[in-house]
Amino acid sequence: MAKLEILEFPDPRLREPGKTIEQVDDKLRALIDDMFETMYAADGCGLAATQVNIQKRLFIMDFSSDQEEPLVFINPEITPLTEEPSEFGEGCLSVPGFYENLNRPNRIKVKALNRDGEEFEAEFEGLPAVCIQHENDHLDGRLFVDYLSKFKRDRIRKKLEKNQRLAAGR
Ligand code: GNR
Ligand code: NI
Repeated sequence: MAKLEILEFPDPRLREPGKTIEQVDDKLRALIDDMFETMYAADGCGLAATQVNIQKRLFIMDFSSDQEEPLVFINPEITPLTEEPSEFGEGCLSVPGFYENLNRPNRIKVKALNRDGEEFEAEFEGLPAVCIQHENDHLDGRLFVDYLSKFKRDRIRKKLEKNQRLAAGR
């Protein structure tokens, strides 16, 4: 297992769309294991392959308190089940330190493949539903800051760029 580097906004690689996964094999499962190690180490409840510079349609989640409910979504397809907006704010490991409520649908249905390549369908509500929509956006190169005003997005970008310069010693 290996911990992977998480790309941060405004890294252009976060804008690349993921490709449909043709084969769920041991190599993909090794990547999934690395993604879980990375997500748990970063204290996140979701992680998309895009965030670790892999352009594939895959994300993982775990909403349990003790890393006991790992969920894998390969080639996910999402259908909103309500227009009622969620009340949950969201953050992103690629936009560290910023949180916003985006009014996403509070209930969704997802069809995807699991880590054995088997198709499943499930409904989610509340925070997990928000998280799934957030992760699915990553697979299309979208970030939650794209839903904010340009003013807010630019302010976040400048703060993160400054932090990134400081971290790199530039
Ligand atoms: O860890 C995460 N928490 C979270 C909380 C509310 C809505 C979405 C998320 S996703 C985020 C991890 C992440 O960046 N996934 O892409
Ligand atoms: Ni994110």
